[in-house]
Amino acid sequence: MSIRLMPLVLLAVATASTASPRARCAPVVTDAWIRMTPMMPMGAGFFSLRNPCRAAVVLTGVRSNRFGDTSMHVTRVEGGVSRMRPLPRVVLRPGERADFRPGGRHLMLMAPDTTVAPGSKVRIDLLLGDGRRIPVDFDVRTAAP
Ligand SMILES: [Cu+2]
Repeated sequence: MSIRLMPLVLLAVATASTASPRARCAPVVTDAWIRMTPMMPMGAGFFSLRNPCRAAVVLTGVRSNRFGDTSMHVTRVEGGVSRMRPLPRVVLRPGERADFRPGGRHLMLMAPDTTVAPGSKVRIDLLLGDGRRIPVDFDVRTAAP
């Protein structure tokens, strides 16, 4: 092996080690809660997502078997009117954090099943661009903690 090939070999070894599922660095979720308004057939999900990894993390959506339909939204004031827009993805560079909170980014959680009630917990999977799913237990509340 020539000395010029060495960096390529080292790169291949590093790539192989990060490909191991157990060794994969994962984003960290905190303060996960869902606001359910009594008599309304929908909820809004909030949380903070932090990327402590050396590679970017892309959040592409969420899934939960407790809701008929789930999506990501962002609320923006346009022309003095507050509007919700679809949020296709959130990209977090290494060290970055994204907050989903009332008045901004949120999970739109439509058609909850009948057991989604304040005081309970609901599992929602965060879907990442690399195919991973991060399961998160959200506290169900009627108002912000
Ligand atoms: Cu919304």
